[in-house]
Amino acid sequence: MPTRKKIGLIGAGNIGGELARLVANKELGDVVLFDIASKENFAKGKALDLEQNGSVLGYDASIRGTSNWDDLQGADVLIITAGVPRKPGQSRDDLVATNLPIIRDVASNAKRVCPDAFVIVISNPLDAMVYEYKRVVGAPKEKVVGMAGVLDSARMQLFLAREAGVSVKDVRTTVLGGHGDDMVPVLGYCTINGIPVGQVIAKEKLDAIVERTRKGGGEIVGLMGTSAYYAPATSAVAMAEAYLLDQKRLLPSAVYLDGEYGYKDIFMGVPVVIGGKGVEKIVQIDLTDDEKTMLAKSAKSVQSVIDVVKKSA
Ligand code: A3D
Repeated sequence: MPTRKKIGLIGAGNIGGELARLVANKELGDVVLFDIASKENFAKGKALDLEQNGSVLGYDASIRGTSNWDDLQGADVLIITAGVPRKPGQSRDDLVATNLPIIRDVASNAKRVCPDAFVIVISNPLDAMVYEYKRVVGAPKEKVVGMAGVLDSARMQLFLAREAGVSVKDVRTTVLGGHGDDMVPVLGYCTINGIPVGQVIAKEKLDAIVERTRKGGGEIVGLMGTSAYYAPATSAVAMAEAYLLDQKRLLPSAVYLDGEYGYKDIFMGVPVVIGGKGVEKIVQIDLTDDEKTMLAKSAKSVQSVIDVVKKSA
């Protein structure tokens, strides 16, 4: 007898709500929308609103708000947004002191109730938070990923599509490295239906797009006063869907590196295949010397935050 998948969304804030809407609308499974005790009614209210939304849109997913970890028992997928987002002027790394105890709390509870879940972390600073989640749970590296590369690549796709005057559907991009302003958009692998972008867009325009991509999150924080949430949620749901439907999609994701690209014991964004077993393959692409240098700089930034996390373990 087939059963519906259980998707736990940890954090019922801006991204959490949008995640619930997308997961339900795509009928990926039933949703448990979790938040802390003081926000339990908020989570319950949001869940009820979204469940009623199904009567109009025609989905049957159950959506429940809770602050009780036991309701996450046996969850198939967890998407974690617990924590605080950036305010204007803050870097993602500025969030580490606040979000570290939160990710530890989430990880120790998840370890108890759903240790086998496929986990997608979104909380910032992303690479350090997903590192700490894996460390606390002791989960296999195939089952824990961070969402950043899909979003960063999507931002770059939009900027390139607008500049070239083509549909976003025809633009593919690859952004590697840590989810910070040192991220590495790899222009050699950015194409418009197979045509390298360098043949269509002038170099100075491409340089400006690379810079705008790197600062893409901050641009939105500056405008809204808080982090983006629609595109981050859609990006994480693409990753969850790849796992739940065994789609074997090649998506840039923050994964645990154990020698790949020359890095060890670090989470960083690289192209991976996500399917029913989780991270099924880490794809190693050739990089130019410049790109390798940029990746090393990005890795150094990520490592410095991971070192802060490790010191306080
Ligand atoms: P927000 O709307 O504030 O929601 C976060 C929720 O987490 C709040 O409802 C909190 O009550 C809840 N929370 C706090 N502590 C806990 C806990 N211990 N257990 C469960 N829930 C808890 O923020 P948001 O949804 O806009 O952003 C969430 C996180 O995602 C932030 O850290 C952002 O910086 C991050 N973010 C990452 C990206 C990436 O691309 C990686 C993009 C955008 C935002």
